[in-house]
Amino acid sequence: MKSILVTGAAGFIGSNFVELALSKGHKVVGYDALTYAGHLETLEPFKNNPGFTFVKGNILDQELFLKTLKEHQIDWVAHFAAESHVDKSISGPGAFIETNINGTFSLLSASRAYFESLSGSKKEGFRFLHVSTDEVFGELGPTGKFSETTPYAPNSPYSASKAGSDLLVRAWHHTYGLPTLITNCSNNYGPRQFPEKLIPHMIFCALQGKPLPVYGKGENIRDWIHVKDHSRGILQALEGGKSGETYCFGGNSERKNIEVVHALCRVLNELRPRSGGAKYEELITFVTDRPGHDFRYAIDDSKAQRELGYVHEFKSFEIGLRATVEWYLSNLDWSQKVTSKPGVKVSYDWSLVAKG
Ligand code: NAD
Ligand code: TDX
Repeated sequence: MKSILVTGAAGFIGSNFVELALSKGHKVVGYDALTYAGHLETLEPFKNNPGFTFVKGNILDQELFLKTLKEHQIDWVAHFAAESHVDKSISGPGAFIETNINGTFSLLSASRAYFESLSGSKKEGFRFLHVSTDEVFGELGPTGKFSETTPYAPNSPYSASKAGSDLLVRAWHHTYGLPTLITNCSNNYGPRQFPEKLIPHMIFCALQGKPLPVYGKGENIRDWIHVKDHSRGILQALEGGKSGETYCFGGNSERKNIEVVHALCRVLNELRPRSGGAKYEELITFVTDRPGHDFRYAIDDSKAQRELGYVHEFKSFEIGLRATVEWYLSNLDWSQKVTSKPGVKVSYDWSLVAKG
């Protein structure tokens, strides 16, 4: 049993990782500033779990972070907190530089001070795991895959800020000997994803009977991984990963965006048929493309399979997608609560969603 400090615990992947870590008997301290993307409602399932503690804090607050490390005698830091939405980084890059780069610098500084205060097996076992993305590698053409040895070539303000934070983590290992791990993962989907991202956004546009906005021609390709598979990979990296190493995780499920939207429509036609026999596909609308839109991402995660024993438990994207749609349909109140707060850009008409 370890004491794990999870930054960004009230967000999508962080909360799914918290769920997994608690289920394995670890103690978890969730640390989150509760920005527009982080919500206490997301932590509701764990709030009465004796192994879980929540600290409301900003990753830029080095003092509070160091105090939290000491108070809870932390063994492992799993760093998820970030500004994570590419479209938002295009319209307002400043917050991405501040949180993703300066915030990670602040955590590294506090973690180094804490690490240096430790001794013996506690010091040997300490790990700082930084959760990153495949977007740091840039974009692929029609063939090939990213791996741990692919050179960095980030294209968006988001991916550049993530690349900057990855490089800081690398330097803190090389220069100060901080025992770090970096994981680069492809597009996640699953329960509790904030409805600004493609899959939940399309679900709520569809349920309102509004256009499904596909950027460009919908030809861009993403490699989709279920968030529970990603969470398992992160835990395996903490348990068995080698200090200073990077591990890539992918879903082995490349799909064009238009294919994802069609798959969603098929599930919704079955689970929540529209009135009068209309089909959700009729709502698909091609809109102006995202500036600098990366064409294709795909991950070769054979290193994680070989060195960590990583396996995908979701055998197909379609199985995971159906389970995800079912989760959103059964948890409409969660989506309503998290999108109804000040500062949230996406807005849905919940009376239309409820009517279906
Ligand atoms: P998210 O936007 O759902 O959650 C981010 C969380 O971080 C929120 O709870 C937010 O409140 C918190 N946060 C933001 N700024 C903070 C700050 N300054 N201090 C403390 N907390 C702060 O993001 P997500 O999709 O769960 O992504 C988590 C991590 O995984 C990110 O680092 C992201 O870059 C990475 N990642 C995401 C994906 C994906 O497909 N979503 C894929 C690969 C990697
Ligand atoms: O309304 C939309 N229409 C559309 O066509 C939205 C929101 C997205 N898209 C397209 C853009 C992308 O090609 O769908 C694809 C997926 O978009 P997002 O869900 O915004 O994800 P992406 O930009 O690929 O980035 C995600 O994966 C990598 C996460 O948000 C990042 O945090 C992660 O690092």
